[in-house]
Amino acid sequence: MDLPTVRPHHLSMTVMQKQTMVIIRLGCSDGIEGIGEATTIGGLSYGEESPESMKLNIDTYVTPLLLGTNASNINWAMKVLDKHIKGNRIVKSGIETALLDAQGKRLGVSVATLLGGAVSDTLPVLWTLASGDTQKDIEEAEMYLANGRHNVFKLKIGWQPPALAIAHVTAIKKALGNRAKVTVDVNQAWAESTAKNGIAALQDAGIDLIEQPIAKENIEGLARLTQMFRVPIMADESQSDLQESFKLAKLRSADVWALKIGKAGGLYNVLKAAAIAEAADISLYGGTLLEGTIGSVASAHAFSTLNTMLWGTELFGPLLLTDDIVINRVEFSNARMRLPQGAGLGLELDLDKLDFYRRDGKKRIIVL
Ligand code: MUC
Ligand code: MG
Repeated sequence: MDLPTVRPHHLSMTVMQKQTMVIIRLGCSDGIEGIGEATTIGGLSYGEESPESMKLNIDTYVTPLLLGTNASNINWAMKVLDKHIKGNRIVKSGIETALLDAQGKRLGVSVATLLGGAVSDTLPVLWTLASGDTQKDIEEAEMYLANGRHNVFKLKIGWQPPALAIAHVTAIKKALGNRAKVTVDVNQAWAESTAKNGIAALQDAGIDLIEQPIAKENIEGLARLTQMFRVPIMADESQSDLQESFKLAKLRSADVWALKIGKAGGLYNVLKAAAIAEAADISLYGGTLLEGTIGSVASAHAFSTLNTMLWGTELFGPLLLTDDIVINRVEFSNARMRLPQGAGLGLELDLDKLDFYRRDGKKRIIVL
């Protein structure tokens, strides 16, 4: 399904006017339905899974493997998927979310409770300024500072030439001063040599955190930049599955990791990556693939169980969209998101909205 964004969202690899989500409804023989979400950014421009490939792979490969499998044994179901399906971590994350939602509903507990319990029932949430226009970004930040919805702003800067990007960031930081923290996400757009000058300028401008300045594969380069600068460097695209996480930790390639359930292949794996980071004294940040409410709330359940998440989260995905497909929307106030209460994810699908936004226009509500 496609949902329009509240404004164009400029990233280094694409400009988003809508978000496409694969919504998973997993029916169990005891009558319980679990819901999950598999979402990426900009078709195939951000990662190797597209919404279309995810739907096809779920229908063709995942569903036959899960039919007849015990839905309350999530470890077993995921082991079966891992054995027969390589990669496809966003799909696996969506399916695991649906299994956890169903299990929570079955036992009458939240997903966070299934994962050991929430340490906090609210999480800090920043906002990404990416309208493509410096003045509009400043106005947007002022509006959210005034109404208290956000006090940390991330700027997506990989799409402009570096000199323009630095002028854009400097102007926004100057306008906001100490009233807001400002971070930047380069989304891999710079060569290592460009990054040396770029990060030096951003550090001088008072930027608090630099995300994924160079190509995800160049983890030695990321380690060099991390050592070179005082401003913390965060790995996003470089930090994915557990093997990549281990390599990053060994090289101390970044000070901070942007954890995402989609990159990790699910909620359990994202918490395993967090454990690797904790052991290496790498700080944590709760990232997003700009999921809607289902994926963002699933992420929030996992992140809420972590001892510390020093850099907060960017689980603002639902706020970037003009509408929602759940009945009980998530509450965002005082720069925080409130974890929905209730069994499983604590969400209820709005089936009429789901039908309305379906890309294929078909109405196929199945009441289980
Ligand atoms: C990314 O690379 O961090 C997160 C926020 C946003 O605007 O885009 C995403 C992806
Ligand atoms: Mg990023």
